[in-house]
Amino acid sequence: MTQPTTSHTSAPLRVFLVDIVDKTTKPEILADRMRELDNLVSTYGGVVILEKYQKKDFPDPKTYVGKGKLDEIINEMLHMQANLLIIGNALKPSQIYQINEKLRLVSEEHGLAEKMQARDRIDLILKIFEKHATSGESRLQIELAAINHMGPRIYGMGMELSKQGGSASWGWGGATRGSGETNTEVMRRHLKEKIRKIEKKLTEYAKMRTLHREARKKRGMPTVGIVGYTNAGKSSLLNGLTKKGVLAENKLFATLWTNVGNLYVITDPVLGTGKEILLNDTIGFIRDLPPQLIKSFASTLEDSIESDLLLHVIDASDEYVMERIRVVHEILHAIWAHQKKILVFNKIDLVDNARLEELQAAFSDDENVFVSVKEGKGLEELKQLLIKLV
Ligand SMILES: Nc1nc2c(ncn2[C@@H]2O[C@H](COP(=O)(O)OP(=O)(O)OP(=O)(O)O)[C@@H](O)[C@H]2O)c(=O)[nH]1
Ligand SMILES: [Mg+2]
Repeated sequence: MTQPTTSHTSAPLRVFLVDIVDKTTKPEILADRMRELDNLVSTYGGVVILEKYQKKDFPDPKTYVGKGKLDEIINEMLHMQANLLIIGNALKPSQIYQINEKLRLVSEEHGLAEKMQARDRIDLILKIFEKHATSGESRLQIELAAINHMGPRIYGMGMELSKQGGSASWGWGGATRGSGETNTEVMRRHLKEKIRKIEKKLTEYAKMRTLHREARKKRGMPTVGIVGYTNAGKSSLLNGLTKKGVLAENKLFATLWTNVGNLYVITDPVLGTGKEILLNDTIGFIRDLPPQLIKSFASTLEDSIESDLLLHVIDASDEYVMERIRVVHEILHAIWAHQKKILVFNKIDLVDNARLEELQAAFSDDENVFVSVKEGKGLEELKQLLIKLV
C-alpha cells in the first residue's frame, strides 16, 4: 500500500500524501485521484515522498484519518523526514487542527528544527492559486477564498492571527499560537471587516467588467467563454485561435485571471467581410471544489457566465475524460452558466483512432469538434462552427 516514490531529497516541501476514499472506490479511480494530487503537489513545488490511502466509509470525526492510521503515518513521516502531510480530502477546521496539534507534539518530542504540518486538498489548491495569481483582482479573490476556508479554522480554534500587513496569514506556517490566542471575538470582527473590504474592491472590478461587457454588446460583438478542466488546453486554444501569446503550461491552474482575445473569422471570402468574436479564457475547474471557493472567483468567471456561447475544452487524451466532463458540467450548473456549448476535444494528437471514434460516438448528440491545438488540427472547423452558432 505504501509506495516510496523518492527517497531523502533536499526539497523544502517533502510531502506525504494520504487519500481517504470510501470502500467501494475502484483501484483505477484511486490511482487517478492520487495522480491528480501528485500533480497538485508538484505544481506547488513540493516532492511526494510517500503515498498512502485508507478505505473508510466514515471519516474519523476527530482527525478524519483513523487514529491508528494517523500514528502509522506520523511514524513514517519521521522515518522518511517528510515535513508536510497532505490529506487529499476536504477536512473540517477542527480535524486539521487536531492533526496539526499531534504533529506539533511529535515534532517537539523528536526535537525537529522544523515542525511537521498537515494541510488538506483545499489548502493546497489555495496555495497554488496564491502562487500563480498576478493580477490585483485574482489576489483579492484568493485572499477571500482563503479567509472563507481558513477563517473558521482561525477563530474557531482560538488561534492568533499573524499580522502580516494586517491580513490573515494562511501560509504553511498557518495561524500561530501565542499570547492573546483566545480573543476570538476580535478575530472574528477583524476577519469580517477584511471580507467586507475585499468584497467591496471586487465589486468595483466587477462593475468595470460589466461596463466593458455592455460596451461590447452595444458594438454587437459576440462573446465566447473558454471553460474546462484544469490543464485541458484552454489558454493554448485561445493562443491557437488568436495568436495571443498567453501563458500555457503543463501545470494545474496556470491561469487564474481572464485572458481576452479577438478572433476575426471571414464569412464571405468574395467580399472579404467577416465577424469579430471576443474570446475569454479563464481559471480551470477541478473535482470537489467547495462552492465558497468557486464563489470567490465569481468576478473572473462572470465574463464566461455572461458570454453568448461556451467552448468546453476537454483533454481527449485523459483516461477519465467522462469524469472530467461531468465535473465541469456540475460547476457550470452551479454558477448558472446555461448557455449553448461546443465540446472541444483537444490533444487528439495523443489519441488513437479507436478512442477517437469511441468519443465521437458517445458525443454525437452534442455540438462537438475534435482538435489538436499543438498541431493546428481542427481549428478551422471550430471557427466555422463558432460563426454558425454566435
Ligand atoms: N499534446 C498536446 N498538448 C497540448 C495541446 N494543447 C495544449 N497542450 C498542452 O497542455 C498543457 C496545458 O495547456 P494550457 O493551455 O496551459 O491548459 P489550460 O487549460 O489553460 O490550463 P490551466 O490554465 O492550468 O487550467 C500545456 O503543456 C500545453 O502545451 C494539444 O493539442 N496537444
Ligand atoms: Mg490556462
